[in-house]
Amino acid sequence: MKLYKIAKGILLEHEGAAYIIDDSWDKLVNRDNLAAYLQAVIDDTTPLTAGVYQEFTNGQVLPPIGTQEVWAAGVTYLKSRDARMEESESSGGATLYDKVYDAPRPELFFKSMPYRVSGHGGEVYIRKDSEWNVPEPELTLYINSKGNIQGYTIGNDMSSRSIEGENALYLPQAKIYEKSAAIGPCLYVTDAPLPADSAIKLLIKRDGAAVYHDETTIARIKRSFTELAGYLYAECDFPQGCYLMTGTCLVPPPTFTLQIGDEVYISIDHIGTMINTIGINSKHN
Ligand code: DO4
Ligand code: MG
Repeated sequence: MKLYKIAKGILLEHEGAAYIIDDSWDKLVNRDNLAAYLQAVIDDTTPLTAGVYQEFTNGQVLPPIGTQEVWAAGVTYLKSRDARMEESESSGGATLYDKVYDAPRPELFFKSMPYRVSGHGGEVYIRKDSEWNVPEPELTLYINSKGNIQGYTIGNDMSSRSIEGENALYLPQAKIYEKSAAIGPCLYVTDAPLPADSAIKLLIKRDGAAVYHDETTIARIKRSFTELAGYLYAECDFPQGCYLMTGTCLVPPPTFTLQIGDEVYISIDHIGTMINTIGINSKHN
């Protein structure tokens, strides 16, 4: 089941039919057994006709988020560990990544307030003071206030490799700025864990042509999703639940940096594809 946030409310899509849900995002998603609740809504609701459906969405979706914070896990895949060890070699920080990959405690960091988050079809920004920038395609969990995973979405943890590589203590500046996070296009709700062989793909286009593409599966993650959620909720309360990006599994080669106008396509099996265009904060233009 897929939940879309649209300008006119919330749209639930399941087996080719669509339903409008009259509720607030926070109230709707923050429950145990969300999948069972949505199934009951379907059983009780008349689906939209195709024309009405088109009229409701107008082809546009908002980020599937209410008032939740967005957090992120790091160095959860070997690919991320290795790329970061390389980029931080001259700063002497390489060993930090090695250690955190193997440590019992994961790297978790605050990523975004909801008002800084972009959605499918929107822009994500690169920083003016950063010369080396990449998208980070990440399976993103929606965890309810009790700490239970209720759904999955696609995340982009935009990152400045030059700023993080200069000094690991600059991580918040490398990671947190306007439109440095995107989630979308929907929240995929299921009562079963996402299959481990689910593919995650990254495609970057420049002037319509592919300049990078690669894919892997979420099975390559070092830690379980419940382990990441457990550490995040250990000493923090999230009254409306929380989104947790689970770390990047794909890193473009060191010669690659994003340019304004690039299009970033991130696809995850069962969820869909999120497309974002690279921009820059207009106050710098
Ligand atoms: O250690 C810095 C951030 C790591 C990260 O964002 C990732 O592995 O996805
Ligand atoms: Mg990341």
